[in-house]
Amino acid sequence: MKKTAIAAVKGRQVLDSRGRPTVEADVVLQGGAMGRASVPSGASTGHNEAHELRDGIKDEYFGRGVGRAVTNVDGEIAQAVRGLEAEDQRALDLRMREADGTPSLSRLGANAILAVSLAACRAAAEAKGEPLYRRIAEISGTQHMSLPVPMVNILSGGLHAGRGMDVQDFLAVPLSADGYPTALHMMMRVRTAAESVVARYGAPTLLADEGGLSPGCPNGDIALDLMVEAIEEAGLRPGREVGIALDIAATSLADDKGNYALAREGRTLSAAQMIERLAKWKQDYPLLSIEDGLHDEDWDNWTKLTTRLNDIQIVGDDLFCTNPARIETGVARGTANCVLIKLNQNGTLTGTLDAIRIARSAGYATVISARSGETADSFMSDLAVGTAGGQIKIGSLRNSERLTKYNQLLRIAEDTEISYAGARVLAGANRALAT
Ligand code: 2PG
Ligand code: MG
Repeated sequence: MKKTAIAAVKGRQVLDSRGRPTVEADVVLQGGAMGRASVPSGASTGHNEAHELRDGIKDEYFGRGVGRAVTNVDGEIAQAVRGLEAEDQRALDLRMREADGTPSLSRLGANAILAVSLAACRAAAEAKGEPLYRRIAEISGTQHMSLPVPMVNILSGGLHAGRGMDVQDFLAVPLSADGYPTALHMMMRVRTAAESVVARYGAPTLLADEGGLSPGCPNGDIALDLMVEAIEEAGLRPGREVGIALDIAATSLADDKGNYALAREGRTLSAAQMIERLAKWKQDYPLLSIEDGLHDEDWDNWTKLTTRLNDIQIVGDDLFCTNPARIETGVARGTANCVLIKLNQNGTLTGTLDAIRIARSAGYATVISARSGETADSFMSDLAVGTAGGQIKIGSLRNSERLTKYNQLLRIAEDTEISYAGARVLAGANRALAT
């Protein structure tokens, strides 16, 4: 048997950054190389995500235990993949998909399957003595790797901050940086300035789930004003050196009539009013990117939103769920111009690479994204480089589960063959940046 054939697979339950159980897997190859990976978990989830298998036993971690998923890793999944070539990622992922037998990986659990998929990729890289990002570039056929533009969470609301604000994420985007380390430094200046700005505003500077601040502003305009103030206080020019991105996470705001309940603001908006609201924010603020402005089944209004605001980046997260078929639907309907990519929405590395390929070949931008519940695994940083993903969204510049990913990119930046993607990769950027 070849040295890179899978010899053993082992799963375990570990805790994520919210203290909730998640799956970690070890994959050992015949020649002794080992790969380990753990999977994240979202709070504002789309309806079409791959299935996260949880035990539902009330007395154990409030029903969130992943004992069954771990048992599946050690049992059925190990049995299915043992002896397979770790270098053939597609065959490996396909075997696990077939063993599961459901479209959303609900029987064995996408959390179980993804942990093994990523651990096997790491083991293969280890066996070949190459960095993970190069291994990913090989699998995905990426010719020119690049370091991504970091889209950094500054203020949080929605389900990441006890609904203290209606909008989930207010992010800063470096526009003038000529390299990743400079971009990171600029973002750190904004994040630090935001702390004084929020303190002056009179709100606590405690951290939300992704390490951002949650000043609890009664409406989005006030939060956007604080963003502009933070950028200026950092000594940077809003719209020239640093832009603003939003993740509305509108699926979490939608009521059963398809309207959007802004509880903090005390108002409910129709889809048309939401589009007007976003258009107004674009006019009033240096807004370059809007994610999930509408809920994840409102395809018709999504297309209207895209047409209305097509000179900036319109990102589909819950809308696409890193699902190749949904991305194809979106492309056919002219919906969004950028796809958020989350490994655990898809459930395998191969499926995620397919999603990226489909998005890119349709001319859509991509953002590789973390989840609000994370682990210390930095696989996504290598994924962003190895696929030339263009942009990355990790959360704020606080907390080790976020910093380990930003820091992995600093290590990769030492590789002089890899250039920085730069802000022009944002969809609509050529028009937005020119103004
Ligand atoms: C999102 C993510 C990350 P969650 O909505 O983009 O911010 O959140 O992991 O809770 O889905
Ligand atoms: Mg989102």
